[in-house]
Amino acid sequence: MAELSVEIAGLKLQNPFILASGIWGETGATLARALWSGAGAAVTKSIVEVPHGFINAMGLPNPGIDAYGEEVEEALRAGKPVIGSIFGGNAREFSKLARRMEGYGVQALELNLSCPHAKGYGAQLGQDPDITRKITASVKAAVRIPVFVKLTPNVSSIATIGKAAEAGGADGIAAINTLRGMAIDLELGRPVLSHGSGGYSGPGVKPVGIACVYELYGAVRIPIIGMGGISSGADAAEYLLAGAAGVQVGSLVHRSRDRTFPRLCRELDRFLTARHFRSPRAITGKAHGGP
Ligand code: RRO
Repeated sequence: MAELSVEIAGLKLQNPFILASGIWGETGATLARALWSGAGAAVTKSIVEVPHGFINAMGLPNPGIDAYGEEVEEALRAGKPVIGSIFGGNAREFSKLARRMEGYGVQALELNLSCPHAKGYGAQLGQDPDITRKITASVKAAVRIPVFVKLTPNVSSIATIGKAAEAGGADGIAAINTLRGMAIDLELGRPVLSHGSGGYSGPGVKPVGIACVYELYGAVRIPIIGMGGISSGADAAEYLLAGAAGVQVGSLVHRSRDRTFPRLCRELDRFLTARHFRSPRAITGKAHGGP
C-alpha cells in the first residue's frame, strides 16, 4: 500500500484530495461532512464582504464574512485543514477578508482571482498579472498563514499569471477555476442562466486543467494544487504527473457526496501501488521527464 499523505506549503494532509470551493462547502456542516467522509482538506465557499445579508448574483448565496465564523468553527471540529476562500474587488478588500478568515482559525487561504462571471471580481482581476501580484502581496503582508492563488484558465498565458502570483509571495497555486460557458434553453430560445454565461466544470474540462497544471509546473517553483474534471484516482494521478502536489474535487462531490473521497483514495492507492510508487509526491511532475 502507498502512503497517501502529502505536505503542501506546510499543510499536512492525510491524502491529496481536497474538497474544491463552492460545491459542498456552503456551511460548516457540509464542510465537516466532506472532511469526516475522507477528504484531506476542504476549501470553503468563496466568501465576500457583504453589508447585510445575501448576494444572489453569483451561483450560490453567500452568508458574507460576518456570518462565516461559526461555519468555520464547525468545519474545524473535523480536525483537518480548512482553507478559507475569499473573494474581493481590490487589494484592500482581499486583505481585510484575509485577516478575518485567519482570525476564524483557517489553516490557509485561497484567493479567488478566477470566477468567470462576476463583474469586477474573480477573473476580471486575475486575468491581469499586475493586479494578481498586487493583491497577492497585499494579502501576504496581512496574514501569517499560507496563501494559495486560484487561477482562471480563461487567459492566453496561465504561466504569466502564475509567475505574477509567485512574485507577489504566493505559497502555492490552485488551478483551475471553471471555464466560461453558456447553455441556451431551446424552448425559450434564451440562455438557461439568467446571468447569461456561467462556470463550466465536470469531466469535460479535465484536459484544460491538465494542460494548465503542466504549463504552470514549468513556470513556477511553488506547489500547485490541480483541479478540473477529476472523476477517478487515475484522473488524480494524471494531475500529479502533470505537476500537482495535491488535487481538488468539485463536480464529482455533487454527485457522489460521502462516497467520493474513500473511492478516490482507494483508486489512487491502487494506481501507485501497482507501479511501485510509495507516495503521491513520487509522481509529481514526472510527465516532464527526468529520472
Ligand atoms: O459562485 C459562483 O457562481 C462561482 C464562483 Br465564486 C467561482 O469562482 N467559480 C464558479 O464557477 N462559480
